[in-house]
Amino acid sequence: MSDNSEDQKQSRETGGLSRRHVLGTSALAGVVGAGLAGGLVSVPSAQAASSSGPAPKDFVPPGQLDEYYGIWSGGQSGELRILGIPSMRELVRIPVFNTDFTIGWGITNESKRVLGANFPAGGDLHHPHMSMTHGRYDGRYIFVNDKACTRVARIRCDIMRTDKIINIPNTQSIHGLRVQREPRTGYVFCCGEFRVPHPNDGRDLNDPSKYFTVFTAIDGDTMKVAWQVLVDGNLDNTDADYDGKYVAATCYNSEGGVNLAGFMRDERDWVVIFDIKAIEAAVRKGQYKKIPGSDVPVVDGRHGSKLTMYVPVPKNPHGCNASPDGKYIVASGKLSPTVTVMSWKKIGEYFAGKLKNPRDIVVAEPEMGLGPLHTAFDGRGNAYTTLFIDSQIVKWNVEDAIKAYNGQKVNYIRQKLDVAYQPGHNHASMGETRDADGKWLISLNKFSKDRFLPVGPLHPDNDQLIDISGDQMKIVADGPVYCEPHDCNLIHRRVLMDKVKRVWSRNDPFFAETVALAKKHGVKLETDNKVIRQGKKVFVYMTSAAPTYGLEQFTVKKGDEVTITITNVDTIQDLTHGFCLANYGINMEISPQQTSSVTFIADKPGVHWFYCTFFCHALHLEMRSRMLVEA
Ligand code: CUK
Ligand code: CUA
Ligand code: CA
Repeated sequence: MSDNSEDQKQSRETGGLSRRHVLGTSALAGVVGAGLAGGLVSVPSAQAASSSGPAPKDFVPPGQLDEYYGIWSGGQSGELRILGIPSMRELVRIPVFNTDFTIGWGITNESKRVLGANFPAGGDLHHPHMSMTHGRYDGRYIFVNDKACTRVARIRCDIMRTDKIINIPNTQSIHGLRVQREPRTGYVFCCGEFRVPHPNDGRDLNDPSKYFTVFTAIDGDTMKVAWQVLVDGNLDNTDADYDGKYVAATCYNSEGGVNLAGFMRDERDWVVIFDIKAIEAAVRKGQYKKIPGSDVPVVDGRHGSKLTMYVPVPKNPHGCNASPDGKYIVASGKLSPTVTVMSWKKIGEYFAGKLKNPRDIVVAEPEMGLGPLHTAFDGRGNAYTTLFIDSQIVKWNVEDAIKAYNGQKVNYIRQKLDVAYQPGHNHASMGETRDADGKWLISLNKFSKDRFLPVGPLHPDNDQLIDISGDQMKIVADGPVYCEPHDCNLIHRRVLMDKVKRVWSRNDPFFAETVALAKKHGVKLETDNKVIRQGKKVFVYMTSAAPTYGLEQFTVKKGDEVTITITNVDTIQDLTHGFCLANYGINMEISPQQTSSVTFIADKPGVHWFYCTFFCHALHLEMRSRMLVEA
């Protein structure tokens, strides 16, 4: 499809718009301006930038806030990250499936209650998606998948902390994850990618005919599995409609293969579509099974079932994206140069028996280029598809692609833009909601090659910020990130800013169990500093207020099980204290009005200083006390 001269024109245009270039010229102009004024040359200020020509579009002056929250997958780190967009500045990291010494995730009792007692060492987080109400972000939760350990987690947006993690039964490896848009989330849909036997206890090891996987709907409010659907093939990515009726998923292993040749054998795989109401009715009527070892209803959605439809599409499709006008679901071809556009309305007609051939729901299958992976939307009728192999983003018009599919002579391609390099996901601002605003597009590029200072054989990813507000896409900035963010959401700050707490509230459920235990011990956390011994169990309660802990010392015996509970009684926002116990591998954060606790065995006798790890006061270094462990 690509017109050579058009491509060259594009790369000419984008070649002049790298961030280095833009920053370079404005900085230079700042120097010249300051020189003329006879002033000292320093960091170009907001004024300098604006008085010396237009500031770059991603420039957020000092003290100003970004317009969007960027909710970033942390990939193999197992964490979630939050960036400000358009500045691409990282604001915070939220540990989810990983341990984290800064806040003590995996160390504190509060985090262990979320992680479970024997949590695995890490996770592989791909897909973060915020809960919605009527197709709009509602700022309640962010849901994320763990491909590594078959888990799904929920992050509370008001405190930006993970509050639930669950294991998904009857599958291995949760990959695609999306939320129900209508009427609300509601369900969190997730794809089991790897087929294995169930129960997977060693009885059927090398008999792939016994392998299977399931599609899972989790109740986002209770974080319990609501139901599962047994499918043919495997499941990759997913997305739901805007009416609360259907949800689709791509499948690249319709072959049921167990190696690369097997996954690639057939020319076609499929998109499987689930009829939510029909599945709910089947569950209500008891038309399900339970698979030994789990307690969730599993309905049979394999070929021939009335609960699902299997739409043949070209070989090994990947991304699955619903258009924000609520009309279409787009599957990106990966090994085929096409994307398949399907109509939710026609899907309804198929389930109602009005269409006979599953392919009748396909309304377009435009050619894009090599390696289409994911598609984003601007709310103005245009779609943006990443081409992994071509290292490009294709802007195309959905209605024009439909016209071309119907035989009209229309060019649906609007532009091809070179990105650096090998993009996977892309994401448009508010683009997966009814509020798609078509301002920014992020291209999450897997390779950065030569774009940054070399830092060893492991290169950062390169997330590029693209201005899509005009007719032509324009690259505005490169953003190096520790690999490997697969996906992100760009969420306008109006959704979140007023919902995010600056200080903990004393009755937050996150540490309610700890508060309840203190109450049982007759302790008033905000004022009491005391040690309670119950046999070999010792409970140490203290406050923290800059620059002191409520106890200057406490004494335990070697072998005691010690629980230290600290309440930060400071009320000023940003005044976080830490608790690090020397040579015990323990650190935890205690932010204003928070209670944090940790339990450990005092197995090392002697003097152990504990000290504050967040620079809270001029006398922060002096904020330390002693644990005395008797031999
Ligand atoms: S997947 Cu990584 S580029 Cu896990 Cu969403 Cu497509
Ligand atoms: Cu408290 Cu530093
Ligand atoms: Ca295949």
